[in-house]
Amino acid sequence: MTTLTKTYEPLTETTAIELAIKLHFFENSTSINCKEIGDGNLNLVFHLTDENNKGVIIKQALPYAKVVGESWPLTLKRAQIESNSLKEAAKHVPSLVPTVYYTDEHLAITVMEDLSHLTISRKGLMNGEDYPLLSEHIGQFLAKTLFYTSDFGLNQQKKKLLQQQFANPELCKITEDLVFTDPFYDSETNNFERELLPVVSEIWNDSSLKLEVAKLKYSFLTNGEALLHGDLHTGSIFASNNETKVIDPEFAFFGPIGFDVGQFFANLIVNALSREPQKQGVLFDHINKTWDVFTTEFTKQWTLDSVEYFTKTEGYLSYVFQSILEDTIGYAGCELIRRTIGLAHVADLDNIPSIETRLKAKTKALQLGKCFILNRANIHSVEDFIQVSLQHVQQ
Ligand code: SR1
Ligand code: MG
Repeated sequence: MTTLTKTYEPLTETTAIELAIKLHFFENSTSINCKEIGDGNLNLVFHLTDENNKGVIIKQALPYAKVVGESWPLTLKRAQIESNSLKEAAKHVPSLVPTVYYTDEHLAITVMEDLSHLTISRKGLMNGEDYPLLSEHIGQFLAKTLFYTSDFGLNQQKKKLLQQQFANPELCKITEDLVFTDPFYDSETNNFERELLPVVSEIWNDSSLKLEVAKLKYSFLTNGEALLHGDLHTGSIFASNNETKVIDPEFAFFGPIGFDVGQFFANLIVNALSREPQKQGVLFDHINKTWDVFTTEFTKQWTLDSVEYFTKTEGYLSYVFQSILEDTIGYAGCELIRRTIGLAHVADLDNIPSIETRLKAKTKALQLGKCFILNRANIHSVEDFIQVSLQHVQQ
């Protein structure tokens, strides 16, 4: 198939329609409606529909980070990483990712399935939705995508080749800075209410906390266990009461399994922090169920599909789960802190209307984040993780 041009230029609603026609997604331009709906930090997203309500999404990477502006240049290669990651995930969990119809490396474009019948789960959860199947689906997503790209489920030579395709240095650098480094010192990128300065200063001056964050960052940098989504927060998940689709894996790379799990858990916790106490339980039920489904499925795959000789060795699987849980807790702690005081916030906390309630929720997020990072080696089950979370959230 050909495209409009091989020279990169950002699409407009008009050129997005022209492109869709050229690619034969629609017959003619008169009846096509197109709207730029991107509300994330980085990309343009066009939603196109025709008079029969047939729809398609065209996502285009911008050569800079939209959240900051043109002063922060960003590689266009991330569009290719994203579509390759969606295609890899589709091999293992086809019903949990959008179908990719077309990609163009030069234009940094991915054309994919229209998911407009679903809602971004962060928005839905903020509106009080519970999404009863969210944890079943995300548990499956995590178990399958992570196991089958790890040295347990993928031929170890093939894994090394796949790893080359997903070297993603520029996007990893964003995470290294925004999740692991900047929130832990007085960086210009940080952004928080001045009332939080006393608790933030405690974080900046806590050398035992910094040592633990250094270890977590080092593991993120070096421990290429499996192909991660890399940005698995609730804004990267579309949901309804019976469907779930994981989107936006432009941060995909080979890293520690607990990073994906921890980001998801932390984002459920920030939502719990924004709710009244009697409506928080569902978020912790989701954490419990996600871990249960993840470990149950991972165990099945370990038993049936392992390519690693030592997976039959007694005690090995429980060692692996314990180490994933410890990482999960540490990374959840870093995510809680960075979403509260770093560059990229979450609406769950920022949209709490009363300043007093908001500051209280954010202080809890920071204290809980610290607690997770410092105590992760002493929390031995998901039940204990939830117990510790509840002690902070409901205090
Ligand atoms: C400059 S990008 C800021 C954040 O948005 C993405 O979704 C990632 O979470 C990143 O850290
Ligand atoms: Mg994103």
